Parts: sequence; C-alpha cells; structure tokens
Amino acid sequence: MIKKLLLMGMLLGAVRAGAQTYTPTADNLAARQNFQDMKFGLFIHWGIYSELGAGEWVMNEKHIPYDSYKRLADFFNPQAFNAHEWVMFAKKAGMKYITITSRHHDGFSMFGTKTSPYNIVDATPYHKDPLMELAQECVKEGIELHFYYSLLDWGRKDYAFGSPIADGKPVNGDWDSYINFMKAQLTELITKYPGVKGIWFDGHWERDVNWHYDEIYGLIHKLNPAILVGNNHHLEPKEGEDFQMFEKDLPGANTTGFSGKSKIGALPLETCETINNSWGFNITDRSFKSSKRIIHYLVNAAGLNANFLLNIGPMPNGKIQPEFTDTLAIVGAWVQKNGEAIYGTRGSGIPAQPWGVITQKDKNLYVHVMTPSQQPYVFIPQLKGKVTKAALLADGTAVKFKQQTEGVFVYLNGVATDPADTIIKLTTN
Ligand code: FHN
Repeated sequence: MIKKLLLMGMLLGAVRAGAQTYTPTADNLAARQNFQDMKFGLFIHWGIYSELGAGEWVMNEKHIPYDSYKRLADFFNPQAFNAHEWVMFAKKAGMKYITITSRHHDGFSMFGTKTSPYNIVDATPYHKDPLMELAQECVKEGIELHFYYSLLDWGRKDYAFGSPIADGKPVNGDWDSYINFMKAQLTELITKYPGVKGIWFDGHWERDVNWHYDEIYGLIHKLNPAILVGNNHHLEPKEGEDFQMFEKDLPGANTTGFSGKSKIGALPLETCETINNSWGFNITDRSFKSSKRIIHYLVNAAGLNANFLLNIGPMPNGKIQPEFTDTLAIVGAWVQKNGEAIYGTRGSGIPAQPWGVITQKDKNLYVHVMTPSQQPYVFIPQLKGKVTKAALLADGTAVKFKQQTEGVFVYLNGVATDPADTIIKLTTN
C-alpha cells in the first residue's frame, strides 16, 4: 500500500512538472549515429546584416531602430549566390553537413515564408529563395542540411524584446502568437525543403519564459521523427532534444563563459567555432584561424566524441571570401588524406593528453600526436584490449610500441611526422 502511494505521488509529481518522456524512433537513433559519423560540418551565418559587414548583431550593437534596419532588405540582392558553389566549398573542405541560419535574431527570414512578409522572397529585390536552392543542391550532392532557427526576435511585436516577463511570458507581447508563428515557420522549413535533417535552436538564453518546447519539439518530431533537434541553450540537454551543442568551446571546457551550466549529457555532441572571430560577415575581422588550428579543433573535438561545426559568414553578394576558401582547401586536403581517423570514429574514452587525443573505430585506435612530445615516445594510459600492431596511418610504416598494465608506449623516433597531426593507428584484438 505504502509502495503504491509512493508511486502515485511520484507520478503526480511528474505530471505536475509537465514531464513528458520522449522516445526517439529507430530512424531518429539511426540519424544520430549518422550525425556522429559525419564529424565535420559547415555553419553559415548569412542575412541582411551581412550588408553592413559588421556581424549579425549589428542591429543590436549599433542601436539601429528596427524600422531603419528593415530597409536593408530593400538592397539585399545576392546576385552572385550559387548554391552549387557553397555545397562544393563544404565538400572540398571535407565537411558532410551544412547548418545555415534560416532566421537570426534580427527576425529576417532567409527563406520564402507565408508567415511574414519580412523574408528574402517578398522583401528583397532578389525575390528568390536561396535556402530552397541550397536544400536541393545538398540532396543532389549528398550533403546533410540543418537549419539554424532563432527563438529570439529583436523586432516582432508579439515577442516584445525588452519587455518584463511575468508568468512565463513577455508582459507587453503576445506570447501565444509568437509561439504559433514559430511553429508555422518550422512546419514550412520541415515540410517544404527537401532533405532537412536537423533544427538548431538559438536564443533561449535571452529570456526566462515558457518556450513551449514540448509543443515545438513534439511538432518537429511529428512532422519528421528522424529530425535532430538541438538547442544552444548552454544547459544540460532537455527532453525532446537529439543532440547537444557547445559554442566556441570543446565539450567540458568553458573559456568563453557560455558553458558554465552546460553539463555534458548522453546525446551526440557538437561544438561550433568561427573561422575568424565573427559569425556573420565582418569586413574588418582579419583574425583568420590557420588551417592547422582548424585541423586541431576538428581532431580535438573528435577525440572528445564531438562533431565540429565550423562557421563562415558569406558576403552580402553571396560569395565566400577567398581567405576562407584558401584555408579550407588545405583543411580539406588533410581530411581527405586522414579521414579514416576522423569520420565514423568515436571518442576513445581515454582523456586528452598533453600531446593530443585518441579516436576509435571498431578495434582500431588512432593516436593523434599534435604537439610533439619532449620524450621520444607518447604514453597512452587506460588502454583496454591488447595492441597487436602499430603503424603510421600516412603510409603504413610499422611503429614500435610496448604495452604494460598501465598503458602503451608508442615510440616516435625515426617516425615521419606531419606538422599538423601525426597519426598512429593501433590495432587491438
Ligand atoms: O547570438 C548568437 C550568435 O549570433 C551566433 O548565432 C551564435 C552561434 O553559436 N549563437 C548566439 C550566441 O550564443
């Protein structure tokens, strides 16, 4: 009897807290595996803000009134946009998926939508839908497409940016209207655009409201159960999410201050970073990361079992600036040569070492030596299984090793090193 009462109490508590259990479908679980296998993606921030060449926060940072900012749409005419070029850019870099801003915090929809005239087809002289072209091209080229979608909106009256919040809603807004608007847009994005595989939410952190995630995530999974939902809320994953992302930090790190409350959950992981210091096109930002730094980010993320989503901000004419093209061509050549140690791998569970990380695929471990060791060897602790063979991934040359109870020594003297990452493949039984 007591047991029964306790159980009823627990159930009532769960109902009161609005708890719902999300059970991902088999297709969704397969999509998660595929997502983890892809490892490297292209993040694209592109919008009418690109015209001002000062990043995607320009409206907010320069205090441009919404009605003035909106006029940027009148001149947005990216005649040089070519979906094929963008997709080939990603492919050449070794990327397997693209995540693009469908709508950022400025509220401008970069896709044709019936929900608001403030969109690229209806409000600009371009009158075309680049996301449709991109979606079709992605399908053709076998690249996965995910849509970034901002929860935060600086301009809409129903969102009421800056309004005080009471009872989980903005006092001066119309929260139901805003939630319905987002649901209608997400329905369009999922049902109209071919091959969409993920939705990447952002902006949660702007206000403490009831975001109605149960309805929103429920709707997405009802429309397509295999769609991967992620939310850049910088918190632990919530019910209904399918992957967890980290911004400008590897999982577990918090150099930016975004990830203080972000406990690593059990979902597939992704970390995003900018190629310079900006998300949206920034004409004065010349702090381009080197190809070596990008390779290291990718390898370090893979070692921590995470994907790497590298961002570019294309120019307002639709072109990608040459600095990005050049760097990513080098990265792409490296990934093509060393893809075996990246794609389809998982973190080995062995912690990152001062010299690098270890990825794993089946019975193979890939030892990535990115920082030359002081000693003529690297030591791999906590290695399970017996190593039967060690060889340089680049050319198959045998590499000496010694296995002890505490771990494995891999001897690097005489081994031809790669300036970015020397990879030793260990075969275990
Ligand atoms: O405010 C946005 C920012 O513009 C950009 O989109 C990044 C990408 O991770 N997310 C937000 C900051 O958390």
